Amino acid sequence: MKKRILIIGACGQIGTELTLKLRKINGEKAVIAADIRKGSKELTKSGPFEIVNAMDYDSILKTIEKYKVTDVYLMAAMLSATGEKYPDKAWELNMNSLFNVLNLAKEGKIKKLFWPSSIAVFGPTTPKENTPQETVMEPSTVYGISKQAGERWCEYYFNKYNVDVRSLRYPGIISWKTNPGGGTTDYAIEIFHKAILKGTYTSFLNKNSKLPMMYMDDAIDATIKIMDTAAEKVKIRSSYNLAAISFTPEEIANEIKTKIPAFKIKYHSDFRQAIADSWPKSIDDSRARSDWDWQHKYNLKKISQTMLDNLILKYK
Ligand code: AKB
Repeated sequence: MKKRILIIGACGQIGTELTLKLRKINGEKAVIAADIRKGSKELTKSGPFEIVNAMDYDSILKTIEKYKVTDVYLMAAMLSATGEKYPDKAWELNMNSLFNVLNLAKEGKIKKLFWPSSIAVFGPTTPKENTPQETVMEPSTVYGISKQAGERWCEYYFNKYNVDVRSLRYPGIISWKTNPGGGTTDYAIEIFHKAILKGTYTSFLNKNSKLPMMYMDDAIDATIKIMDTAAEKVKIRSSYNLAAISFTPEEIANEIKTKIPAFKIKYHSDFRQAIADSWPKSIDDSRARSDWDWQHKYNLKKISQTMLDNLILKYK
């Protein structure tokens, strides 16, 4: 059967770039972008686009049948910071959307499923440095609780119903094309926009808040790689730890200063500080590296250079 891909939440930060990359690899017609509202022209004009509500089983099923979809990437979610403002809505969206696609896979309507988890599954009692794959997990945000519960359900559907679901615990993802929406790691993107537009940035995390981060291209590579890996090599069916680099607001500011010497950073932490404090500082992703040969390519210098180059062009 020919591979046909549906991306739910295609207009979001990761969904946009994942759709464009998968269209490059598989052909435009084979990748259906879907979201609750229309996204950028680049996305809607480069291949099929459907309005789909991730919480509505029938609307997903209709699209799957219309395009004979085989693989689904569920990228719709409410992230950590927004989730704390709307806890009921975050739980409803994050869990209902997951059950919809898990059940579609269980019913044999699709063959393979990707669902992103996050470093938010970890909490204040988790070891902070080199956080292992299997460890104490007591998440303190609604987003983290939904991701941890989701991981358990993915493994359950794999064990009980043979559902081919694959998942990664994303760190903060840095990109320039589409803005992120409501995460705690968003500062690491805002800082580049403000450095170019204003020459100054007030960070909502304090200067020593070290968090695991990754450039978008690495995250997309990892996502496509785990989906292309032979099923027997995907040994973890909850979610894999995934890592690239870790840095603090002060470190990223210093890196930006090497290109924009007049750049100034101030610190004024808000409610997101407590979320950041509850997360790991660095992640042990050796299982991803050994099971399916994961390797990252972007360090802080390369991320900073790529962000500045692209945003300077964008704002020209
Ligand atoms: C967030 O900050 O909520 C997300 C994440 C780490 O999952 N970027």
